[in-house]
Amino acid sequence: MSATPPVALTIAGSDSGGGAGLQADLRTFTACGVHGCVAVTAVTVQNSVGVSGFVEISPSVVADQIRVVATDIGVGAAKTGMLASAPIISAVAAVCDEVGIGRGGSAPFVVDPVAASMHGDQLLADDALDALRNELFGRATLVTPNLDEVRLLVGIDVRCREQQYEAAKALHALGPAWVLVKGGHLRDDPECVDLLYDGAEFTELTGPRIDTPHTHGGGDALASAITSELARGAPVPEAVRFGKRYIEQAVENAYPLGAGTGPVSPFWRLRDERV
Ligand code: PXL
Repeated sequence: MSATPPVALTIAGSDSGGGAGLQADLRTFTACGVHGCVAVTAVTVQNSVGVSGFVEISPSVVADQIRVVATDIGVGAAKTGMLASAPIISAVAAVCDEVGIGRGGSAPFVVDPVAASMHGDQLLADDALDALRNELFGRATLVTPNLDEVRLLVGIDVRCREQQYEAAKALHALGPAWVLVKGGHLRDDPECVDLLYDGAEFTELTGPRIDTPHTHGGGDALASAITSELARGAPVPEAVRFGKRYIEQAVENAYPLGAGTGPVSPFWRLRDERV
């Protein structure tokens, strides 16, 4: 019999195109060797062109999915993706407290504040930003906004490295233990520098800027790879470094379908080598 793997939970929406959302999260968990559980928050109708609509799952059903998984299978670490609405965010916050996910609990909690798709389709109601800031950030082990999300959350339009520092401080003041301000959208920067901050120390994590349009789901995959390492018990800086290495390979392996980052799996590699 094989050993029990670490368990990661994603609280996220479904992407019918398979590139982002819970599909990207589960693909990443599997590639990282952790068992993935899911609390579905919304079902989007989308393809490579964009999101043409979505339905929300009721907040109590979202909370029930988290509760049954946490109290039976157990959760080593959890992450959020598309949360869609303020009532869903409130339900997630309450049940996370109940089952020990997030600060004060035993399971690290990564809040990826998904607000819109790459194509600009809105995935979070306008009135849900307050809930995200007030009800989830204080529970988060780590928040992982991109620069568009930074602008929505703290009103800073980051255009250079100095403003990335300013944004990290403003986001940290909202209560998370750690902040990762992703620099991928600073397109004039020849490198991709993500800034990690714990309220005391800043760490610049530098990676190559990969010239590709196939980054749909990249943020989801990064947060999921980080969550996988946290589920294994890694400290936050180590988990973030791992996540960055993972995403560089996932972007390089992307299918040219507009369908998202590609799989990074030893099995996939073996198969590729045989063909
Ligand atoms: O990549 C952000 C994201 C998260 N979740 C769902 C999405 C998207 C982007 O399209 O569709 C369901």
